[in-house]
Amino acid sequence: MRIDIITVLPKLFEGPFSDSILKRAQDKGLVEIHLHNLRDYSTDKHRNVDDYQYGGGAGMVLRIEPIAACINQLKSEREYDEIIYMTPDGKVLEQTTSNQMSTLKNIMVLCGHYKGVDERVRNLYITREISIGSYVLSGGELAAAVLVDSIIRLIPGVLGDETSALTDSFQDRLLAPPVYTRPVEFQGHKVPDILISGDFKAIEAWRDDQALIRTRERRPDLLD
Ligand code: 6GU
Repeated sequence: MRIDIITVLPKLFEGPFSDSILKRAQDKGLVEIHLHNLRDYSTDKHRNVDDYQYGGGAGMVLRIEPIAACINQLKSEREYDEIIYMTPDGKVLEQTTSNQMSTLKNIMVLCGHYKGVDERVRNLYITREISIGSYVLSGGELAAAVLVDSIIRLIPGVLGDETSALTDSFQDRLLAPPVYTRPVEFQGHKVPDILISGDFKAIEAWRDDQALIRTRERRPDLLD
């Protein structure tokens, strides 16, 4: 899979993409992440990419020309399955969307900033608009990093244990059950007996039960 990210702040991605699972996925050749600094596509001598909004009002808007230049350059090099715009007024990201996107070949992700992008960018180029929740971030970059992480970890071969992505919270629309490791007792607090019983059928039933209890208590909306 290839992911192209268009941003005014490419540095924000250096941390999240240069460690752990995302680093390993790139090193193994399972995913290629390319960052594009929108300023490189500005024809302005000061490399400006934003401007005041028509009609007045506080906040700058990302201009269409540098965005169009960057998107068109990339589109001339390969076909894209999705051109995604990260925006708080997009559709809130769900596991099923990440699952679907993990099977694609080439995706482009445009990060919004300031007041967002000129509406014509959305009308002309964007195939999908995604938000990561009902709160406002200073830009789309951290949201894009969240989206990309959720997709990449699902690509076969990225996670060591092939089954572990499937047992995540949300994969079956249930939260994951509690987990324990050594010691068997910490300051009087014991690991549930069932988990050290060796009865794997009973353990599986307990986990299913706990997942359901947890979901009912914490996220009843998932059961509707
Ligand atoms: Cl995608 N962008 C911004 N700026 N804020 C957000 C968001 C995206 N998703 C939730 N809040």
